[in-house]
Parts: sequence; C-alpha cells; structure tokens
Amino acid sequence: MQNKFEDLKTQAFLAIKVIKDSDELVALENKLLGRKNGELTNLMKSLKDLSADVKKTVGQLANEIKTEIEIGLDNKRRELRQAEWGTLIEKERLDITQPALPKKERGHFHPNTIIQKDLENLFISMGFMVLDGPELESDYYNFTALNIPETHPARDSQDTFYIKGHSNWLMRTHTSPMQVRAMQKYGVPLRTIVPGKCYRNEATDVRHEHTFYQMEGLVVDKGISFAHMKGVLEAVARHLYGQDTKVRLRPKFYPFVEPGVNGEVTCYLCKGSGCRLCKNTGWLEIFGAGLVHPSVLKEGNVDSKEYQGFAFGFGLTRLVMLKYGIDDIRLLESGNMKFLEQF
Ligand code: FA5
Repeated sequence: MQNKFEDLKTQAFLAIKVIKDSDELVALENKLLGRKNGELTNLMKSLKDLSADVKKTVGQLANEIKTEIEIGLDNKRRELRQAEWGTLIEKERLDITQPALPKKERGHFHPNTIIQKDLENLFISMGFMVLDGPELESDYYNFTALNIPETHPARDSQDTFYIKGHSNWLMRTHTSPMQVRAMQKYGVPLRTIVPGKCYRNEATDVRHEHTFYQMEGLVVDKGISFAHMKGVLEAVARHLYGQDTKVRLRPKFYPFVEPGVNGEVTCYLCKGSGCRLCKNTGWLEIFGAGLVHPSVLKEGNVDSKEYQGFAFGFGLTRLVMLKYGIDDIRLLESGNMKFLEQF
C-alpha cells in the first residue's frame, strides 16, 4: 500500500514538471485530487479497509504525500503566473529613450475648397441647387448662347484656349455656359449655383491666372427684380466678410445681361477708408452680375415675357484671396506645401 502512494507521488511530480499552462495544471489537479475520482482521493478512500495499526502509519504517509503534491501544484501555479506576468510586462514595456516616431501627415482641404463649400452651404440654405458643368465646352454654350456671336468683340476680353483641330470646342472661359444648360435641362423656376474651374489664355500676374475658379449663380422666376439680386449678393458679401460689409454695383457691359453690373464690396482690410489692398478706393471688385438678357432666356427655352432672372459670376479664387489676405493668386495653384499648410 505504501508503495502505491510512493508511486503515485513519483508520477504526480513527473506530470507537474511538464505542465505548460494553467489549463493543464487544473486538469492534473482534478485528476489527482478531484473529490469524486481523483487518483489520490480514491487511494485514500481505500485506507478504510486496513487494520487500525497499518491505517495509522499509511494514513500519515498518505497525508504527507497529499500535502507535498498540493505544495508542488501551488509552486507550479506561481511559476506559471510569473511567466505570464513577465510576458505581459515585456509586451507593455515602454522604452523612454526611443526617439519620437515621425508625425503622420494629415491632409486638409485646399483654401479654394474651404470657401467653395462654405458658399455652397449658404446658397443651399437659400434654396439653390449646386450644379457641376463641363470644363471642355462648346463654342455655342460658352459664347453664342450667351448672346456673344462669332464676330462680337466681347470674345476678345476672354482670351480662349481652343482645342486643336476642333474649332467648336474650347476650355470654358467662365461658368456662365451653365446658365443655358441649366435652363434647358431643369426648366423654370430655377435657382442654382455652379462652382468650377475656368481657363483663360492670359499673361499671369498677381491677380490673374490661366486656371482659376468662378461661382456662377442663376435665378429665374416670375417677378424677379434687381432688388432680389442685390439682396442675394449682399448676403454673400456679409457672410464672407462681416455684417458691416457694403456692396456697390456699377454699370458694366456683359452681352448676356441687361443691365449688367460690376460688383464691389467694402475693403475688409481698411473697412472702406482706403489702403494698399484696395488701391485706396475703399472697394474690392469681386463679381459681375445683371438681369438675364431676353436672348439668353430664349436659348434656354424660357418665355422672357413671363419670366425674368438674374445671374452673377463670382471670381471664387479672388474671394479666397480676399478672405485670407493672399497677395499673389499664383500661390493657390502652385502646389507649394509651405503655403498650403497654413490653412
Ligand atoms: C465673367 O466671367 C462673367 N461670366 C461674369 C458674369 C456672370 C457676369 C453672370 C454677369 C452675369 P469676368 O470676365 O469679369 O466676367 O470675370 C468674373 C470674375 O472672375 C472677375 O471679377 C474676377 O474675379 C474673376 N476672374 C476673371 N479672370 C480671372 C483670371 N484670369 N484669374 C483670376 N480670376 C479671374
């Protein structure tokens, strides 16, 4: 009987030695000491059949072995726990001497896009829809439909990039071609804005680019007057440059509006008293506008006796320059990161 206990002890310690994780430990613990069928438990139960003397000696040995096995299991448990902690600590170890990792660069919107989105939201709140138009445009929509026939001198004021071998196609010089396109497609009443890129073959300088952005606006409905137009343009100017901003309209000729105006706002820098930015006039020019010419309404299949409209074209790039105090338009399309990172 004593041998059986000794053998069990030997087997138990061999098994404890090769345990690799806490699951195996619990399984062995149950196998040896489990209340119902544990090997040591069963062996101890069989003590009851022995004579009183032998029971005393073997019982004592059995208890000692049980204690030894329990201690062996506890030691193993502690050993496993320490190993687990060690791995955890190693995993979470911080090397405070390691040099900082390079900062991840996050992109952001271009200043043009910031102002465009801002104005889109303003116009949407006034019930306008936002349209997109083709940059490669036909001569018809860019000029003829806008009351600028082939021989008209107004074509000269917008130096045009024509497409080689396709004299009827060009890079749009303004967003106005979308006036007739929108009327033809959506009919009236109509309230729309068209932000987008325009192209002109010009000698570039601080205020002129060959590629720039405009934002066209068109409202056609019954009973539309100059007052509606001024109200909308003032709302835009105040939204961008503050509530004190005033709008000044002065006559200007555009073949597709009658009457036509040139729109200026009080200089945001000097508030109208005159400075370098506004060339001491107190005013900054930001758009062309006017009441839609009856010939243009006709091209859009709109009856000019029943409907009237107003249209405007903001130089979106110029609005951006004024908003951020940018003194050279060429910076905006330069791809210069030092410049762009400021916004
Ligand atoms: C037009 O392009 C008309 N289509 C505007 C219009 C629309 C008038 C609807 C009436 C009714 P203009 O050529 O003046 O007009 O240009 C309008 C604005 O675009 C200018 O005030 C200016 O802010 C901007 N702009 C014109 N050319 C350039 C350029 N080369 N670089 C940057 N901005 C420009």
